[in-house]
Parts: sequence; structure tokens; C-alpha cells
Amino acid sequence: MKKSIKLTAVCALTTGLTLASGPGTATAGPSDFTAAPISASQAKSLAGKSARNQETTLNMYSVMTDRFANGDPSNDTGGISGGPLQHGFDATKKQFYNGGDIKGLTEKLDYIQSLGMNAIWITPPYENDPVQILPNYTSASYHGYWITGFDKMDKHVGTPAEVKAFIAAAHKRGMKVIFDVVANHTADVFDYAQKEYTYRGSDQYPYKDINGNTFDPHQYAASSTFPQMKVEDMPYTPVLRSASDATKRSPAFLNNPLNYHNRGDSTFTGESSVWGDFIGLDDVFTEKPEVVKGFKDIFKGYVKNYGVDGFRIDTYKHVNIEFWQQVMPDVEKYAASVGKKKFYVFGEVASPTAPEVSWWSTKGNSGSMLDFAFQGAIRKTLSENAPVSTLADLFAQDDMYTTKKFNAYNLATFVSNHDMGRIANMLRIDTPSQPDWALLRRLNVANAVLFFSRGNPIVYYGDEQGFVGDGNDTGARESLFASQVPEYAKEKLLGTDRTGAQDNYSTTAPMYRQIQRLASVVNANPALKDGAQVTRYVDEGQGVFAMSRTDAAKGVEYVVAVNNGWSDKQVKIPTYSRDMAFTQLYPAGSQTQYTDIDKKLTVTVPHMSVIVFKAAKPVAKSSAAPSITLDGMTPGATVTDRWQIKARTSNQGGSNDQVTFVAKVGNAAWTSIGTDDNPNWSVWFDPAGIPAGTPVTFRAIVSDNNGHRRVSDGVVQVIGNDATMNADKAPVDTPKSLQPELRGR
Ligand SMILES: [Ca+2]
Ligand SMILES: [Ca+2]
Ligand SMILES: [Ca+2]
Ligand SMILES: [Ca+2]
Repeated sequence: MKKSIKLTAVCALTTGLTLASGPGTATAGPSDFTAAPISASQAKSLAGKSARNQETTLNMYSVMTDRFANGDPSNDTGGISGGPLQHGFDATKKQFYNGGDIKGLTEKLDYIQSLGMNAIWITPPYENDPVQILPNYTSASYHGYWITGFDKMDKHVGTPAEVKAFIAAAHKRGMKVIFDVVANHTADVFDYAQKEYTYRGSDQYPYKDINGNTFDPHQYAASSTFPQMKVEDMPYTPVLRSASDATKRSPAFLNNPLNYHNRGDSTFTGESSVWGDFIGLDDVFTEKPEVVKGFKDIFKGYVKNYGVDGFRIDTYKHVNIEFWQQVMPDVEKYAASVGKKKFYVFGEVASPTAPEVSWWSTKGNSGSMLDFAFQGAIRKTLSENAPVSTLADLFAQDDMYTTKKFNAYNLATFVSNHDMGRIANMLRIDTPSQPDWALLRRLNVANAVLFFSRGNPIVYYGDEQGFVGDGNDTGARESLFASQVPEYAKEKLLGTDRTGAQDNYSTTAPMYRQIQRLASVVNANPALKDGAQVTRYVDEGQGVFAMSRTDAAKGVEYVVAVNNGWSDKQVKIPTYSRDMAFTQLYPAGSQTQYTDIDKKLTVTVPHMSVIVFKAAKPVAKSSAAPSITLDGMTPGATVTDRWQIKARTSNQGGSNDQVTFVAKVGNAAWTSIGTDDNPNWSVWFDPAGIPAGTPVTFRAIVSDNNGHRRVSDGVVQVIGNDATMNADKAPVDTPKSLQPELRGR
């Protein structure tokens, strides 16, 4: 993070706001500030618990419908006549439809549920442009991301009745279904009259209203009005390739050429990240009220017509944040009104850093995010002789996700996906000479950390059969049914004597059994899903990382220890309790160890493995709350950017404590910023929208596990100039390797 605090003497409190107590004079220096008081009853009502009001207990199975099971060969060509270049079906080519469908998925629900999954995320099932022919690449839309009919179903995938039947069948088993949704782009329907595609920036080609006046769409992105425009004034002139394309898309607003940005191909930098086309895919003008309304209706239609339980949002950060701020809370409200109180939404911000992903997540107010940083940390921990502190560093950033509504426990975590490829292949690339048994051992650790740490774990279909793949996207989209694609058919499945040339729904494959065991352990011990996660021990270099997970309801502590080295290692892990019996829970075993007088548990963690212990009894009830102070704040300092507020307690979380951070903006009421349930204590404060010069008072309230509270002294900070935050100011840390230039291949 860039330095966000400038220490300046505050000499101009001229906004008319006065502090609740204190001199409030225009010439006050920092030392003159006296923080606003907070009453005991206010503290009681403000002190909350770390939020769990979104999904935090799902085990998700991510499936590419075309590649999972072919329940109906009669729909393989989607009812379209002609050859593969018309209907898109060619079971011998990895970039064409291979035949899988919703009927097949419905028939295999036992297989998915037996693995321990309680939710399924499917690739977009909507009507697509079946084939797109680019100068150097021809592909079909088997992946679902080239949508034409946002309110229709792809006939290759199934009929609306079949999709409804699938969701009803899942619901009957207590399983949820998540649709992949797209608003950033449609299929490539418009060409440009200029026959050029280089990005045209707003500096050279500003948007113009019908009177020829230039305007900035950001000014209208959250409003109900928008200037009228003319097609001939667009940066590039959108044209149809054939007359019949005029009504190709639905709903109808998507056929209006003025509802697209029309600036040419994204370079994935600056404004083009939001306004550019993904190699020709038409980029939707998501600042327009008509478009916002259109997508609210589309998304609510998925809930109303199909009964879907949540969304994975594609290309989230390539759409202006105001769009998501308007659309998703509206959809979530609708879902709640039809009984879906935990409608689970998670966006794709393909960046490996928490500052960038959390910026979109906390500002978007749309639910949660795919945790790309988690994927990167797991790979690094297991592949490059990296220090095990990689894991501690990852979780140390979790406080960036905390708001009153959401936090890191809502994240969607994964180790493999349909764009990046499979973790097995990544780990094989990173350590090319390793034998299969060593790779399997690493994969066991990857999956165990996936299931035993915070977030909703996602299993990418095929990982459980031992598929490795040979690269990203198409290299890792094998079918579980016998493949006729030569590259897929010849693949050997890890830990088995099977290949991709046969049907692979084995429930005895080693990876299937391991994932099944992990899912059953977390299902039986909910603390391992969403209990407070506290980092307890970190070795230097390779070795042991340990954390505890403690259930807020039962108060029983679990200790999870990860060894990423190839030597067994004995460590002493701090816990909440002295003389407490901890019994081994995973892998199956019966050893019991007792914590010592310093509350430390002595554990031998076998090489390249994960071990879990469970305490015999709850953490003892606390007799008094610890003292608490805000940490590292200079009174009167200026805040101009997202900023970390830290607190310290006298015992640093000695009884499964929680800390709520509160702010008083000017003379407004105290409000909670969010509650943290793991030391080190912090939340991030966002000054966006608060006028420059406004004083903000901060306090922290600690609650122990027995209803006691203590409130810190207050510290006043002052909002600086430039504390505005539109999407152009999002941090961009995305490396080239994660830029989605190959999306849809
Ligand atoms: Ca089929
Ligand atoms: Ca866009
Ligand atoms: Ca286009
Ligand atoms: Ca924390």
C-alpha cells in the first residue's frame, strides 16, 4: 500500500462542524483535540460480533457443464443444423462443445453430494453465439461466456424446464445452485465501421451528447439520468455484420448500439480496463441507467424463474463500481423477499493481492470475492521452497475485507479453476522432477488448507479424479465422460491407472476420497468452516504454520498445523487454555496432548502434511475484558485514502475476544465500521464521500467471551482533500499472467 497518512498540523477546522467536546477552535493544534465521549449503552449496542450473515459454510463444486456429463446426446448440436462451425459441437476438439449438459449434471447429483459438496457453481447456461471465428482462433461457446440471450437458455446445455428440474433436484438434497453471471460484455456482435480495434481513449475521443457537448460518464454512473448520444459520435462506429444480427440479443436493450462503450480492445490498463472490449466482445455501457435497470431485471429473473441461490460474477472489475453498488443489493433484496436470505454472491477480481480484491469487495457492497490471493499463496507455499510464512502473510491481510456486512469468512477460496488451470499441473511445473507420490502429498496439503481455513472452499470438477491438465483454460477443461479429444483422452489420472479415454466418476479415486474426508470433517466441525481464525505459530523458512479455529457458539478451540517442509517437526503452539486436552481429529488418529502452563500445545507435525487437534472443552469464561488502546494513531492526522485502524489489547485475544471499531463522522452518530475476531486487531476505514476538513473520531470496543466490554480512548483524525474514490482509483496489481486476454478460449 502506498503511504496513506500525511501528518499535518490541523489548522483549518472551518467546516462548521464542532467536536462534541473540546475547544473546537479554528486554530486548535492536534494536542487540543478531545475525543467525543461514548456511553456504556452506546458501546453495548455498537459492539457486535464478526459478521456471519452471508454464506460461510458452503463446500462448492465448480463445474463446466459441457464437460461434466452428457445426459442427452440429442441436444449436442443445440438443435442447430450444419457442421461444427455452425452448431459448435465437435467432441474431438477441446475448443468446441463436447456434449455435456444439465440433464447429465442432474443425474450425477449423488456423485457430487457424496463428495461432501453442498453447492454447485455452473458456467453460464444462457444462450450464446455458438461459434466465433477470429483471424487466428476459432472456438465455440461451450464455456458460456459469449452470451446473446441473457434471458434464454443455451439449447446445448438444456431446456428451461431441465434447468429448473436440476435446481429443484439439488434443493431437494439441501444443495444450492450458483449461476455464473456476466454484465461486462456480450458476444461479439458489433464490428466497427473503421475496421480498427486499437483502444480509443476519452482524452482523444470523449463522449458527446446530441448537442455535441462532451461529458464524462462517471458523473452520471450513479444517477437516474444520462445524456442522449448519437451512434456517429461514438469513438468507433458500431456496425452489424449481417442484418439479422439487429435482434440477435435479448433482452432488447442489448441490441441498442448506444448501450456499448465502442472504444476498441482493452489494454487492461487505465480506463480501458473498464471501457475496452475483451478482444472484440462488445463492452456494455454499464454507467447508463437503462443498462442498470436492464441487468437488475435479468438477474432477478434468474432468481424468480429458476430459483437459483447465488451468483458468481464474471469480470467484476471490468465494470464500473457504481453499477454493482446499484444492481447487486437490489437483487439480494429481491432474493431475500422470496426467502433466499443468504443469497451468495462472489465476484471475479483476477488479482493476487488483497488490497485490490478487497477494494472492489468493500466498495461494491455486492457480497464477496473469489480469493485469488489464497490460490497464489497455496501454490507458492507448496512449490517454490517458499517460507511457510506465505500463509501467515496471506491471512494477515484478512482485515481488509471487514465491513459490518461482509468479511474474509465470506470469500470463495480455490486452488484450481477453469481459467488458470489445475493446482496439480502448477505444482508439477514448479517441481518438475517430483514423483507422483510427492505431488499427491502436496495436493493433500493444498486441499486440507483449502478446507480448514476461512472462506467457502471450491473444488474444481475433475481435481477429485486426479486430472492434472497441461495448462490453463482449455488445458484444464477435460470431460469426466470418456473423451474423444486426443489431448484429454491420453491424460493419465494421478494416483490411478485410469485415463481420460474412459468415464471418470470413480468414488474410490484417491483424490475423491481425500476431498470427501476433508468435507466430512468440516461438515461435522463447523468451527473449521467459519470459526474465528487466529494465526498461532509461524516458522522461518520451510516448516510449520499453525492457526486456531474457534466456534463463536460453542467456544471450542481447534488447532490446525501445516508443515510445508520434508522433515517432521515438533513445535509448541499457543492456545487459549492451560492444561487442556487436545485430541487428534485429522488425519484419523487418537493421540491426545495437553497444553502446558503457558497454554502451549506440543505437536509433532509430520512432513508435508496437515494435522488438526480439537480441544476437549470450551475456552474458559473470562472474568474481565482486557484493556484496549488504538494503536499508531497521531491525533489530528489527515486521512486521504483507505486506511488501517489498529488496536491493541492487554492480552491480545486471550479469551476468544472480538473488537468492534466505531467512528463518529463530524457530529453524526457513532457507527460501527466492522468487528474483527482475530488479533492483530484492525479494520480499514474508507473516507470516500466525506468532505475535506471533517473531523472523525475513532474508538475500539473489546468484548470478551463472557459479556464484558471495554472501550478505548478516542482519537480524532481529519479527512483530507482528494478523499474521493471512483473506479479509476482502484489499486491495480494484476500481473500480465492474470489478465484475461484469453477469456473464453
Ligand atoms: Ca448433450
Ligand atoms: Ca466493461
Ligand atoms: Ca465487437
Ligand atoms: Ca484481525
